[in-house]
Amino acid sequence: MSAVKKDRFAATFSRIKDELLEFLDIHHMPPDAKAWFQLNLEYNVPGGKLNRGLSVVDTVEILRGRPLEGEEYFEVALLGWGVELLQAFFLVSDDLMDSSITRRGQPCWYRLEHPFKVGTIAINDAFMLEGAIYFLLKKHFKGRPYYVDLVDLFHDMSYFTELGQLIDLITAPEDDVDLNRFSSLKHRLIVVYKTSYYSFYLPVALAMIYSGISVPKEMPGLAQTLRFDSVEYPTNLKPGESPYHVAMDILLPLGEYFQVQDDYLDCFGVNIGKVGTDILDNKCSWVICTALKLASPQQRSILEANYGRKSSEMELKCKEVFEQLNIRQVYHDYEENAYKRIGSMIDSVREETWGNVTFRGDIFRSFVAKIYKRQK
Ligand code: GPP
Ligand code: MG
Ligand code: MG
Ligand code: MG
Repeated sequence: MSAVKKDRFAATFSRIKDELLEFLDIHHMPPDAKAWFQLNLEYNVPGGKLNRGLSVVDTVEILRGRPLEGEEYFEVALLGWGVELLQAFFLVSDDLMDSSITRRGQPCWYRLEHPFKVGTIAINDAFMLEGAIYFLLKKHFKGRPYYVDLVDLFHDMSYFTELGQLIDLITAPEDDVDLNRFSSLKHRLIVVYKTSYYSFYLPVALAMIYSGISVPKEMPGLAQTLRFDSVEYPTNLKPGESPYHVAMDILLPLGEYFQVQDDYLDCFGVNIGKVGTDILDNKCSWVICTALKLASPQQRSILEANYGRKSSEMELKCKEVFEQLNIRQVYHDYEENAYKRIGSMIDSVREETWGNVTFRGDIFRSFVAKIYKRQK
């Protein structure tokens, strides 16, 4: 991905921030409140890879077959910042719930001591990051025919993510390790809900709504209940289904692959900008699910005794078993398979044109290019 594209997108953040802070001035908020919200925005929103936000811009450009300019670029970037604000809202909250230490190479927001001590005020800060999305949508899109579709989509994707986070958390109780809870199907259910919908489907669906691709009466995922309970990947598709259904069918497995990378890097990554906590946190991650399939009874009992305990020696014992089981190689094979499987789904996407926009497989190729073989 070109640095120029990222820089252009990143440069729009200052206007987004100014618009959000201006609202506090209008409401005569005291200077310390404004300084707090400003740091919340600066610390938590722009410092990541920005893939989700950029994807909205990339997708609109591919749909239109031309680069965006001026105010049109800004509007699409604003939708991208909506996804980045949603991500910031989730990450601030997730780090509290996961007792994480660092994020994007700096202390997690809730652990900040200077210039002020954040602590559990992070909960309110997370709510404000979420509120900022709807403030911006209202300011820029209220009155457009698709305004409600945008708002609805953000709401639906948030709710799905919260469902995913719920099962992530209750499958990982702090004081009750039971590896029988974990399975690859459980893992898929967790990751599709906690990651795929908001990280992959949301940016594309926003771009399609903005570009005027008509929204079906029943948006996918809400209309059909996808059943993540067999090795076969579920499908939304019926003949003649809308491009939103096609997009979801490709982007949910793509998001699953992305979260498998996240789980792998949590255990094996170096310099990923965060300290891995999945083993200590008793998480149903791809690494433990895969290890359990390969472990001998003896290796399993080592994992039973050491997984999910708040001790770095015990964490190391688990990692030793993972090395014996050659999980690194299993991961590399998984990655190649996922890449090919998703690539062939993309190859089978039929081009379809609505007025001046064309729905095509390239939309999804740009996503795959952003994440294939990623190291952080
Ligand atoms: C990633 O899980 C999932 C999220 C960040 C969604 C959180 C959802 C909420 C409703 C708060 P993770 O814990 O593996 O992410 P990371 O490794 O980045 O901490
Ligand atoms: Mg986490
Ligand atoms: Mg988490
Ligand atoms: Mg993780």
